[in-house]
Amino acid sequence: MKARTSVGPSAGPTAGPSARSRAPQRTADAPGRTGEAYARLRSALPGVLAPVLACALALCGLSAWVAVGAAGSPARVTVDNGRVFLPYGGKEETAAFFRITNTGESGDTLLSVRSPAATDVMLSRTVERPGNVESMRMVDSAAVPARSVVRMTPEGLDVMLRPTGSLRLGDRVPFVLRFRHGGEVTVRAVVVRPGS
Ligand SMILES: [Cu+2]
Repeated sequence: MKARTSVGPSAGPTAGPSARSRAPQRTADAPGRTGEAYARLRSALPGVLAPVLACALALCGLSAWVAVGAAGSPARVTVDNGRVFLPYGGKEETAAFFRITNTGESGDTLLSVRSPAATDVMLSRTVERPGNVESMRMVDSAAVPARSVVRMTPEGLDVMLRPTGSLRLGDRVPFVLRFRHGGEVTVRAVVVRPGS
């Protein structure tokens, strides 16, 4: 015993194969039991389980992928190109327009708009009704889908407001747009001639 253990390592390649071949023999019964158990398991499982397992593994991989942000990243909303129409025709009310860009892979929702320089700030949408009649109605919110640009226009979504002071061309009026996921975004809108 003593001689073998000391000779083994120094004998190198010649001792190697014999040592390796001995090892499996000593533990031959262990793999046998495992293989038997595996065979029993396989025969007991319905044939559909293998595809189901593969599918579950793929789903786990997918949800891990989503969790690290490779897909389904949160909404990333920016607001720019703000404009307010100079009130005209003796009206107190006017409209403001913004461009909302969502570069995220999840949708967001514009919930409200307010301004320290205006009252009655409301989201509204112009819709065309039968007979070429356009009508504007207030809306509670506006969707900002994933990877999209929402451009407010006088013909579509806009922000109605009643300025508290008189506006002049070129004034920059502060607004706060509140999004469900993106929170509050502060932006200024420049006063322009209606239609520009
Ligand atoms: Cu409107």
